[in-house]
Amino acid sequence: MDIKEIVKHFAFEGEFQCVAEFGTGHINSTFIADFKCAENEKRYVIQRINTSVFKKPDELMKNIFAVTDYLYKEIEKTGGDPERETLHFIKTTDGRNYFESENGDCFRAYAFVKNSVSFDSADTPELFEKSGIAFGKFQNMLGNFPAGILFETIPNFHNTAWRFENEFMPALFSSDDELHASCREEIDFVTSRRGITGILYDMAERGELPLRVTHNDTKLNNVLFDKDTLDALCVIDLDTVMPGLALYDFADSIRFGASTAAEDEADLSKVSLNLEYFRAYARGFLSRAGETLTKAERDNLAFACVVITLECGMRFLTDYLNGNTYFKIDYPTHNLVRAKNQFALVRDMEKKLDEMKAIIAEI
Ligand code: ADP
Ligand code: GN1
Ligand code: MG
Repeated sequence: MDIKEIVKHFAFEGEFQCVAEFGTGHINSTFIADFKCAENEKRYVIQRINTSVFKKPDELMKNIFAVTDYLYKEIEKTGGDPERETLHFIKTTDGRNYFESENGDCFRAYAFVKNSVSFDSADTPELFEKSGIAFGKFQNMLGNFPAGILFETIPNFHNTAWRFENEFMPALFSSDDELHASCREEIDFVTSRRGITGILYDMAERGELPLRVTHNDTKLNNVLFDKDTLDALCVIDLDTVMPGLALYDFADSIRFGASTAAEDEADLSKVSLNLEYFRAYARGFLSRAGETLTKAERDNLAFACVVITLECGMRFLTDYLNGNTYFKIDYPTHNLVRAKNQFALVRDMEKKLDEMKAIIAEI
């Protein structure tokens, strides 16, 4: 694939200057392309959609166009700056939502949000709190979005029990003893927690937790901040916006951003839950989404962090057992390291669960 050739298929403004790979996401590949116009410069983001993960790019892009159009109007209504507070997709030269190359690779493009930056970790609790505000606001803005028009881009995405039965167990049965020996402790860690994998999903099935339009991948690096003020500007990475549980959006942010270490830190003595960061995020998220949450949702925010972190670790372990076909890796045991890391975080969350609950109750 020659990315310079791909650039030609989008209705970008100006004269092409250069294009380079960018970002640290685990699924899609991201590129930044610079263009020169008569009076200014334009920067665009191009992404190759991972079509082995997102099997129906057409439905995916329909979702994203619908969500960003809706957000644009909501932001305008509330006096915000829609040019910087939501993503703007650029159509192809023949007016399509995305470009499909001859060999079946799919690409999409959007305007680079000016003077923005994203972070893989938060240097201060204040910055992390701002990401909580952004995701809380995001959920609130989509409160009246017609959820029925959304396609499920990845079925059972946060159905932890389903992933246990239909992904983790099959991966275990189809992998060999040698591989098992390298992760025996981690396999036992997951199997001993099978009982908690279905609790939240079952509550939702029984109508005790409401389905909302949620983001479902609320990592800190999926928020853009203003480079100068460090205020949160825009929620990005909208591939998994689908009906889901508010709890999972809260929990996935905590999993990633309130850990004292990076998601792939191999030294497990460095991995724990930072309660100050937990408090800061909860304050931010609840300041925007709190009023709409039901009591059952509020009561389960802390527990959801355990479930979602377990789920993520189980997904990394599953991918390791499957020969690393889903998440991008930098070295052969990368997914195993990530799994161990997530399980260390689960252990610490289990210990701190009462404190986490007390913080939520206080807020
Ligand atoms: P992935 O699915 O790989 O995580 P993202 O959509 O999150 O892809 O994009 C990867 C990174 O690219 C982001 O973390 C951010 O730094 C940057 N980025 C993406 N979209 C924009 C944008 N519109 N403006 C500025 N930076 C962006
Ligand atoms: C993936 O694409 P990215 O890096 O934002 C994954 C998330 C995981 C996350 C773990 C579509 O997110 O579900 O929580 O990695 N996205 C998808 O870091 O599977
Ligand atoms: Mg991302």
